[in-house]
Amino acid sequence: MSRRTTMAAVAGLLALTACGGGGSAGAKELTVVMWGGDDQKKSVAAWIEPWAKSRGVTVKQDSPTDYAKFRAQVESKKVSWGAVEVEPNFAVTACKNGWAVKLDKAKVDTSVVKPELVGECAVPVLEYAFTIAYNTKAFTAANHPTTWAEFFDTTKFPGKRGFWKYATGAIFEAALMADGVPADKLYPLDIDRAFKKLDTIKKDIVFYETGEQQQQLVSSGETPLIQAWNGRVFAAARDGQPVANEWNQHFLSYDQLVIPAGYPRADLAMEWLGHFLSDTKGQAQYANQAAYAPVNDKALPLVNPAVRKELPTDPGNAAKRAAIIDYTYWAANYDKVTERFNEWMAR
Ligand code: ABU
Repeated sequence: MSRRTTMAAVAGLLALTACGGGGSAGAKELTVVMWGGDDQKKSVAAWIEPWAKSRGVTVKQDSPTDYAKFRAQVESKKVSWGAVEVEPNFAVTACKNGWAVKLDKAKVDTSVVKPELVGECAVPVLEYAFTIAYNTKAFTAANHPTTWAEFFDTTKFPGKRGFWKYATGAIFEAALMADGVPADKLYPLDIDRAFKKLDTIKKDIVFYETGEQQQQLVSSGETPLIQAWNGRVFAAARDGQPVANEWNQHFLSYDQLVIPAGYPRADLAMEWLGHFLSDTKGQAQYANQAAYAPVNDKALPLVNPAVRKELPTDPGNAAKRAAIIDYTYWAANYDKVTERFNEWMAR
């Protein structure tokens, strides 16, 4: 289940311990952990700060999410992370292993969001898409890859391709579709077949680690094609960068929030989770800036109509969807596929 090196986890843990580790249960502070960069600033400003101000809570932050660090904190009982944005497969694994706190339904009303997005230990925080993103100086709106088969076609569309360096980044789903697997037959993933397809473009792949790197690679043109998180591309385009999302054959995904077991202020974190789900104003404010879909549908009318068209849940975009990422599959297969993927990347 390692997501960064063990060394990094240990170093982080030592640093946290040195500066007070889990802190005291009495202090009114909450540490939130997300995927970092400008997107995290928008999240904290929209979702957390108004609530924190009204409750007299000091918000602390760390980034990016790191599953090895999460687990190391829980197992060492030095937990300083309070609410962590994670992928749903990790939420399932963390809940099953006792690394995350079960939701307190007295404090968290999950009836305001889609039931399929809620876990025993997790609430949904946003819906997003893995899109084909392209640099608009390298490719035009009329002539860029619109399918994963074209994304893998380096003769027709020359240049480097960017993928997230984690197995759950939809790289295997994209490779299988590029190889002709119908979208409704993707799961369980044929990983051998996916690797064979990935071998065909391996020399043209650039792996990125963070959302910010993703934006830099495609904006600079260094990697003119990238499998991207739609909101990071939206934000870069809004900042004047020459980038665009292609919605055809996108994969729908979502992130969740969990509370690491042993966090001294778990009650406060749980209170915020409950507040967040009903906070339509905060969710809309974030959606307007990030173009990720709010999880409470009542927030949608508060989103600017032009931005609503950029959300993965917009009916026009949804009609172009290839598939929804199957996190039940990923919860069961993440470790063994990750091991193979890491070996393949290192070869
Ligand atoms: N997990 C990707 C969506 C959120 C982000 O852009 O950081």
